[in-house]
Parts: sequence; C-alpha cells; structure tokens
Amino acid sequence: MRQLVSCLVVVAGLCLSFSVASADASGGEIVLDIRDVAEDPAGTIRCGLYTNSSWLQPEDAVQWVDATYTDDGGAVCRFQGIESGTYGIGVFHDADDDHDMDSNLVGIPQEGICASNDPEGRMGPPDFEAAQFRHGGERTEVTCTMNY
Ligand SMILES: [Ca+2]
Repeated sequence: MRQLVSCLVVVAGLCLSFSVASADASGGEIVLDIRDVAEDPAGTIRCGLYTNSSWLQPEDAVQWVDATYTDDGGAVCRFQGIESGTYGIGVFHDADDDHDMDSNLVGIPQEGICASNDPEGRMGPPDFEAAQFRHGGERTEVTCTMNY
C-alpha cells in the first residue's frame, strides 16, 4: 500500500510539472480595446497581429481575430497564445464582410481602420515603429480608436 501511495504522489507530481510546462509554452494574451466603433455599417471588425517583418501584410499576420462588441460602444480583440515580443496591430471594419479592406483606386481605405497606439494620421499607412508595443509574455493591453 505504501508503494502505491508513493507511486500516486510521483504521478501527481508529473502531472503538475506537465501542466506548468504547458502553460509556459502556450504564451500569453494581448487585449486590444477598440474605441469609437460605428454601429452602422454592421459587418465585422477584424484585427491582425503583426511583427515588424510582416507589418500590414494580411497573409503574413501572426494571428487574425474578429472583435467582440462591448456595451459601451467599443469592441475588443483578444489574441491568445502569443509569445513575448514586439508587435503591432492593424484593424479594419469589414463592413461588407468580404474579408478584405476595401480601398479606392489610389489606395485610400474605404472602410474604418485603426492601429495600435493610434499613430498620428499622415498620408499612407502608419509605420510599424509608431504602432509597436512590447508584449512581455503574460497579458498586455493596447488601445486604438477607429477612423472612418
Ligand atoms: Ca471589406
């Protein structure tokens, strides 16, 4: 009986160390708080998480997440399982739900957009340096304000 008990203790210890190890491996969470979301149009707010090398290249995003609307007129995107590092987030309000950010002939967005840290508006898309933030590996909160 004593042998069985000590065996169970060893097994429980293995389980504990395994669950701790898998928590480390799964990365952390980045929460983007999106403000001034328009109720009209409907559609879906889509958030892309990027590194410097993939910045605003939709097919190379680290992760895509659709936003959840909040009661206070905003929306939230939650990226999960994200390793520590430096990231930027690009957001667009996909009003027609075609999964593309619609733009006109000269490339000006025709759907609402924002980027992490609300880089100052200039001609063209924001630089990664202006939108970047550091994710320490556990939980990071970032904000942006929609522009339509
Ligand atoms: Ca669209």
